[in-house]
Amino acid sequence: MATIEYVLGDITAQEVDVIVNAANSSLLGGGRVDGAIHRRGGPEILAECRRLRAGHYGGGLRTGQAVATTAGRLKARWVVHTVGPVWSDAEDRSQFLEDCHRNSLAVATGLGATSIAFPAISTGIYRWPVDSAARIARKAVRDAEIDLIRFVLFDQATYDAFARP
Ligand code: AR6
Repeated sequence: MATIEYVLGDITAQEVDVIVNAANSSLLGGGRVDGAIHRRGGPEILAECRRLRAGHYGGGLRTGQAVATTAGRLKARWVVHTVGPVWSDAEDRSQFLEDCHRNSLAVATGLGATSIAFPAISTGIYRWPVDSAARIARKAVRDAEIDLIRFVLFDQATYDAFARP
C-alpha cells in the first residue's frame, strides 16, 4: 500500500521519481502547472514532447492518457504528462479524471518509479470543482502499487479539499 501525502507547495520543487504534469493534448506546453514544469525543467522536456508528437502521438495525447518524458533539470527522473478533462455541466467526465491518475501511475511503475507527485489535475484552467476532483483523485490512487504518492497543492483551499480526513 502506498503512503499518501498532501503538501502545500510547488510541484516543480519535489524530489520524487515522477512529477505528473496537467498537460493538454498538444503536449507542447501551456500555462499554470504545465508552464512551470517546462520553465523549471528546461527545453529538454519540450524537445522530447516534440519527438513524441512526431512519432506515436502525432494526433496528440488523448484525455485521460499519460506519457513520460525526461524531467530535464527538475529533481525528478521523469515527467509524466497527462491530459485532464475540461469540466462540463452537461456531462459526467469523471472517468477521464480517474483515468489520468491510474494511467499516470501505470506509466510511472512501468518505468520503475517508486514515488510520484500529482498536482490537482483539471482544477485550474479546466475548471473542475476542487472538492469533486479531490474525491476522484484520492479514490483513483487508493490501491496503487507504489511506495509514495504525494499530492502537491498550490493554494490553501485546494490543500484543504485534498487533505480533508
Ligand atoms: N505546483 C503545483 N500546482 C500548481 C502549480 C505548481 N507550480 N501551478 C499551478 N498549480 P492547471 P488544468 C495548480 O490550470 O486545470 C495548462 O495550460 C493550480 O493552482 O495548471 O488541468 C495546460 O497546458 C491548480 O490547482 O491545470 C492545459 O491547457 C492545478 O495546479 C490546462 O492548463 C491545476 O491547474 C490544463 O488545465
